[in-house]
Amino acid sequence: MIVVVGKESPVYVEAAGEVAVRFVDALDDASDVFAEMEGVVGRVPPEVLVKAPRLRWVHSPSAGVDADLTPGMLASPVVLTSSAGNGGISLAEHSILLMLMLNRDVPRWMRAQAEHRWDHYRHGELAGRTVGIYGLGNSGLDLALKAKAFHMRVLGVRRRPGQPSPNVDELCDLDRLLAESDFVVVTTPRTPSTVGVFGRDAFARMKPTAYFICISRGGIADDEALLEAVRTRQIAGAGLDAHGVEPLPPDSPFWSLPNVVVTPHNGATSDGTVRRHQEIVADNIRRFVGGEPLRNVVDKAAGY
Ligand code: OXD
Repeated sequence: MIVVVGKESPVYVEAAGEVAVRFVDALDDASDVFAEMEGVVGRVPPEVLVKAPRLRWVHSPSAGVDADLTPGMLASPVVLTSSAGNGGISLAEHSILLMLMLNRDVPRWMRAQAEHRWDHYRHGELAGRTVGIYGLGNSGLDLALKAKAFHMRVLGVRRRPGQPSPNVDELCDLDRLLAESDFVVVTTPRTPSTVGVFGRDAFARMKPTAYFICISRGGIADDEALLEAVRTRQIAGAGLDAHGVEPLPPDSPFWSLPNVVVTPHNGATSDGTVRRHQEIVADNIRRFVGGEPLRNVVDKAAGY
């Protein structure tokens, strides 16, 4: 049996063929099937993991699996898969949006519009600027493609440099990315090796005219260090869709800084992301039932 946390979907039932699919609002409601379930589409809390002796496969509801990788999941032989790739296009669009907003100071136009004030000023262009993409997964590579259409120079840092990196002008190390980029865009998953990478030292090595953008996960940047860097104008500003604490607390200083654009982890909340998630899940159900290799198998040690 496969248990799906979420709305009923005939596509999943069809993909499972003869194998039963049970849809539940929350896994806690399905305690009667813990003993039988072999696959789960949804997040499995550690206390359920130990009550499911036949469980062999869990598909995370997300692209980033940091919340799924509990100590229980890390220790378990259960195969974890993700929906990585579902939000790449949307997140790359969001990165372009944040770069344009910061580069043209769109918050300034919005303030002027609210006051019916004609505020006409000289602003920048993305053309000729350098974007440094930290992480060349689905969203990073799609951003590289889009950035080239904006006539930008693209630098990239990737964990496995041997892999193809189309539209990236040069792969480099973090030091060079920080020193040369006009926009540093973080697209990596949150893993033990990315947490805290952007601390005081990293912001000190960025150009004072550069912007920091994060569209993947909070915690990769140290929020205190980032706050200090944008407040003191050590860097020009930031565009943040992912935050160390989510929801961002109402009293967070990030909300009211004029050189920061905050969006509420909303960059990939598009119909396209949902559609691609459903396609990946249906494909993985079909593969699981047919005994074929699953898509997007997570390397638990690497964290993605
Ligand atoms: C995800 C996200 O990981 O939306 O799916 O951040």
